[in-house]
Amino acid sequence: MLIKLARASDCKMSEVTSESVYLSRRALLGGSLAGLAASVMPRLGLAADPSRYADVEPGNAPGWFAEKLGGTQWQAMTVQGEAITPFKDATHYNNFYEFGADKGDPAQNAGSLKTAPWTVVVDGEVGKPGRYALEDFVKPHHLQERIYRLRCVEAWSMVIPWLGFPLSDILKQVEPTSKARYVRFETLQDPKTMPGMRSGFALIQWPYVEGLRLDEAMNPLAILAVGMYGRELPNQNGAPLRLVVPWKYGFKSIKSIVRISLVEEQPQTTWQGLAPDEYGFYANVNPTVDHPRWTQARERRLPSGLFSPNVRETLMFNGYADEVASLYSGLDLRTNY
Ligand SMILES: Nc1nc2c(c(=O)[nH]1)N[C@H]1C(S)=C(S)[C@@H](COP(=O)(O)O)O[C@H]1N2
Ligand SMILES: [Mo]
Repeated sequence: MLIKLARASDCKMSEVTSESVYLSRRALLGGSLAGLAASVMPRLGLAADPSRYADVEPGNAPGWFAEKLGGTQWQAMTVQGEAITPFKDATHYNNFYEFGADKGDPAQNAGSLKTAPWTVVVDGEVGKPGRYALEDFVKPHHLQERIYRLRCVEAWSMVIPWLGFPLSDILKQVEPTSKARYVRFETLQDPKTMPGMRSGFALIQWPYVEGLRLDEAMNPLAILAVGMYGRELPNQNGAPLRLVVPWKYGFKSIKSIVRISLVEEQPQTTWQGLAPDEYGFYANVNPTVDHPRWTQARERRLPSGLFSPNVRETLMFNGYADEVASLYSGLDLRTNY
């Protein structure tokens, strides 16, 4: 049997096709040959021991994290009958364009990210704006382990045990005003420590920005994560604070957050700004709405070998329809992709 979706290099969000981007890339590369070479380079996934929590590299957790860990509610949510992705794959096959456009770049380059001290600003349409040291930001909240599917728009997926707390906890605490309709998130912008911003995928307008409708952000599934696999977040996975929105394509789950703003208007998000025909604001996982360049009906569950691809059907809302479908009643998901 021939399985179409076998090659890791088939679906790449960085190969955007909007005309303006195409033109600027030509200018950037000074010709088409370099572009061709880059687009046909094969990319291989790594296979590793699939036993759960095996081979987790010890981190270097800050004191506040170690303290919080003791009170963790383990397996507050799990995925039945699906194996957790090995730590090695979850930490060596990443999208974090600030550190490069190849899947191995973040693991290689994100060591330069300085995660302490770390400040998170909460501003905009809130009664209680603030500027917090990360440990103070996290202090009032109990950690929960949430084992979630992560489905990248590029048609690969993983199952990752996150450690975090509901985004709604923070939002309630800062008291959104009646004008607040969306939440806007911003990643750190520091070209000194982020080599991908200096060279790499230079077409992105930094900082990386994502957003949610306020009611989406209040859904109990949306979390802010500070750890995974029982330890603090590795830098390449978005240390020290990232969003995880499991029913949406992975690009919504913005990494290394420094700012959370409650806003009136729908924020312009990074991928939507880059290629609006390919990446929408909603980005709900939806097997019935294809990406213009590939099907979204199936996904490669990592680890997935070149010769024995681990292909599975993509589920509506990534398997979380019971929890989130009601958010979208009356919304045309074909036009609001
Ligand atoms: N700041 C920032 N956040 C980001 C990205 C990025 O490039 N920069 N990539 C996104 C994409 S496309 C995916 S699939 C997930 C990947 O998360 P992981 O590497 O922890 O699996 O992070 C998302 N968050
Ligand atoms: Mo992604």
